[in-house]
Amino acid sequence: MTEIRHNWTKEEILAIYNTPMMELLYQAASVHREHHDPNTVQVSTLLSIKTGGCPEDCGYCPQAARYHTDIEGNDLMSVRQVKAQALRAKSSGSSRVCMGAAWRNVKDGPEFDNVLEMVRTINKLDMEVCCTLGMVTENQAQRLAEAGLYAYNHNLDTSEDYYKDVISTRAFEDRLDTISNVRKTNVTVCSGGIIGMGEAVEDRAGMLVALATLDPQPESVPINALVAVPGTPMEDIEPISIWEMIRMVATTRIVMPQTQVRLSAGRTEMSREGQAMCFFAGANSIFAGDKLLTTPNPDVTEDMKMFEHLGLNPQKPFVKKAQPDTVEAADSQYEALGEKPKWTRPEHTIERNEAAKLAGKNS
Ligand code: SAM
Ligand code: DTB
Ligand code: SF4
Repeated sequence: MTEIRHNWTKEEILAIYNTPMMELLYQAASVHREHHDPNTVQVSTLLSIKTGGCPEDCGYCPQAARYHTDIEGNDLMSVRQVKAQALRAKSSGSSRVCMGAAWRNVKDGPEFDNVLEMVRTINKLDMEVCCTLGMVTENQAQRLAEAGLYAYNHNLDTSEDYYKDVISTRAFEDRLDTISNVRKTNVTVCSGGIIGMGEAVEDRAGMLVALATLDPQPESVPINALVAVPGTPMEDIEPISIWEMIRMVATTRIVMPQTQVRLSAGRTEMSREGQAMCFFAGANSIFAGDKLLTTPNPDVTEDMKMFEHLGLNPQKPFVKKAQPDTVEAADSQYEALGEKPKWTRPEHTIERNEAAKLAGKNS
């Protein structure tokens, strides 16, 4: 059995990434088979519970209020709406619902209380519940755990070096702190990133070093290809080739053998054959449903056809870790602390972010 190493270096990871393709595929597929059933793929459905109007400046994101994108913003959904969507996701074969909110960080109060109720509701439907709500404190992570949260998604997005060219409203360190807050609870960690944002191959390796040297490693790692949305600072970046995605997936699989590697944003641009190579290279999870958060995703029926052609089966919920219990709000051990954590604001200037912010004003 391949050992789990937490001392990977950037040079080692780069060497894996640059291995000749046939050798890389063979190595990744071998590691994959040692740790996972290669014919099972975990299926998650994304649900944007609060869309747009975000105060952050993430250069890839259509939901940042400062950029001039066409998305339709929405306030926080109701628990009833969320339950209805979760039931739909369940009936279409998803084992997990991932609720995303366009927030910088979680704030204690009625909205967070509603999110906790959403978590309770979905856990009671016997589905894995994931949230991605921005930065969280340990107390907030504990309250999510108590409600029955299975996973928390908070991406590193890229290497620490390149991060400074992408986001100026919070630091890489804040991301690591949020992950470490989640790690103190029973909730599993989902953290990955985006390729195709103009970063160097060294940055991809740098991001994987940061993830693989976490101990324990994240239980799931989403690998997104940038969806270049008009109005965002990255609107004109050329799409990556499928070979880069395959290399990234294979490298992730080799350095994090036990992790679920999720083939995330960008699948609408990939052929079935390209996706099949990603599964061969060790991807064993996808986002299903015709929408990601705000951008399109392949049709569920198309995905199911692809699964049929490839003989893939959707993973049942809670096979990797037992279903958490749900504690009702009235029985909670944790009270809201109303903390005002000192998340940072580096606020250095990122030229393309500034240009995208100003662009709409001139048109
Ligand atoms: N606001 C929260 C946060 O930033 O943590 C949660 C939602 S945010 C949209 C979740 C993740 O989606 C980001 O960290 C990023 O990796 C991914 N994402 C956002 N826009 C994307 C895009 N245009 N292409 C690919 N991935 C994207
Ligand atoms: C992740 O890594 N990718 C998902 C999920 N975690 C939250 C989000 C992708 C968003 C793509 C752009 C959009 O649809 O807005
Ligand atoms: Fe806001 Fe998250 Fe988008 Fe950044 S990635 S702008 S924090 S919604």
